[in-house]
Amino acid sequence: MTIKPLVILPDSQLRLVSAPVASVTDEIRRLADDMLETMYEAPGIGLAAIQVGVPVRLVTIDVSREEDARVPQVFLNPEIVWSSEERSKYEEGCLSIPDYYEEVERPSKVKVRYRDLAFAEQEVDADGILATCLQHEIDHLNGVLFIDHISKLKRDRVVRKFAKLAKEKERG
Ligand code: GNR
Ligand code: NI
Repeated sequence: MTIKPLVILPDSQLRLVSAPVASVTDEIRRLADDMLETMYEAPGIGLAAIQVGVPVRLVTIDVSREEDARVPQVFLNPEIVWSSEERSKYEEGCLSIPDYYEEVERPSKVKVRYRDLAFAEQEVDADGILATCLQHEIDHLNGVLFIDHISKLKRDRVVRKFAKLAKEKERG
C-alpha cells in the first residue's frame, strides 16, 4: 500500500467529473487500498479518488470512532437514490482544503446505491455522519466541493487564500 499525495485547492482536477468504474481490476483494488491508507494517514473519514488525482467513481469511507477497530468501506459508482426532506447541519472539512471548516446543510438521511469490490450491487440507508460523508464524497465525483454549499463571500475568501498559498509555494 502507498500513501498518495493529495490534490489541493485550487487544483482544477477537483472540478473534473469522474468516470464510472467498469469492472473491478487489480488496478481498482490497488487504488482502493492506497486510498484507504492515504485516508487513515491524513487522517480523514472519507476520500474520493480524484483527491489522489484519479478521476474514477471510487470512494473510501471509515466513520468508526476508534483507531483499533477500523471499519474500512469502499463504494464504487455510488448514487443517491433517495434523500430526506429533513436537513441537518454539520461542520465539514475536506482534505483538499486543509484546515478550513464550515457548517453545511444537507439532507439528514440518504439511500445510496453502489457496487462493492465484488462488483455486487448494494444499497445502504445512511444517517448521521455517514449520510453527510457520502454526500460530500459523491459531490467530489461530480467536481463539487463543500465550499460550493456555503455563501459566495466565504467561498471567494477561501479560494483566494488557497490560490495565494499555491502561488507562494510555487515561488518558494
Ligand atoms: O475527513 C473528512 N471529514 C469530514 C467531516 C465532515 C464532513 C465531511 C468530511 S469528509 C473529509 C475528508 C474528505 O475531504 N473527503 O472528501
Ligand atoms: Ni473532501
